Amino acid sequence: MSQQVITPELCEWISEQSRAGHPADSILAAMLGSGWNDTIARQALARVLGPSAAPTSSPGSAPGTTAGLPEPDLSRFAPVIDAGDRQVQVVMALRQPRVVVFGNLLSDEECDGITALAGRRLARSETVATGSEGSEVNAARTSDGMFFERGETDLIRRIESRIATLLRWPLDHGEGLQVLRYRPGAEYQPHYDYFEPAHASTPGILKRGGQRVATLVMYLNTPVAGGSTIFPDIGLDVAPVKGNAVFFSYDRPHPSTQTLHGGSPVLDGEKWVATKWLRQGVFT
Ligand code: PD2
Ligand code: ZN
Repeated sequence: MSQQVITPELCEWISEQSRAGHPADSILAAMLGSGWNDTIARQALARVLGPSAAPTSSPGSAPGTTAGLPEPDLSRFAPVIDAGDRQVQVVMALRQPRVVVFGNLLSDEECDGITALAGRRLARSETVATGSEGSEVNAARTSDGMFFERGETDLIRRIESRIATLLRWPLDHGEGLQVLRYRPGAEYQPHYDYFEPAHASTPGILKRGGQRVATLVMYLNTPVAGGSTIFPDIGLDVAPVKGNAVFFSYDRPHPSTQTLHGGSPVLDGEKWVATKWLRQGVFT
């Protein structure tokens, strides 16, 4: 097959296979066997079955990893989700790619508490280097940042536990919270959050919990202007509003997930965010 397109007929066929009881892995295997491109086949499965039902890896996941993807319970599309100790609003949800905007995830006091703790420890942000020597300062990210240890304080623990309940993903599969502060003019140019398979540093990084499979960016304040989180592939801009958050998941480390995203320049005021990255397995 040359130009492959996800047609309504293909979607109907996938739907029929699923109704007949065939698991997503078997449907994928059948599609690959009849010449479908792996990326297109997975996109079609995710579109019809939803991102959490689609196969996460080919074939057989690594030992110690959790199947599926982090995913809030949107089955009844209730306007609020009980996240254990807080009622979290669902402001918007997109199925493909999976992007959900939450309201009221954090209280004002929690936001202020994190920024106060983090503010003392800010250093020029670092991102993953393309070599094998750890981190390096990256011009694509002009914010300042720091990492908390997982469970470092009571406040951090409470928020991490709320996130685990909300996204139905084990707490120990999460990295420590990262806090970023953007001053006017600072931005985070579009990127993917998964670890690039071709980078020399990636095999070492993957030993500590496997790939990242989802991101939750929590807004700790409301900038005066600018600073939206942008998703260029899908034309989505999420406004940074204190206490709100944007969640997105990606079932493979590939641009076909359409999870390219960035932080647009802050035009006035500061922007503070806390990011939680979720891994396939236990993050050590
Ligand atoms: O601050 C943001 O909006 C943003 C944008 C893109 C944060 C991240 N990525 C991140 O923390 O990965
Ligand atoms: Zn990011």
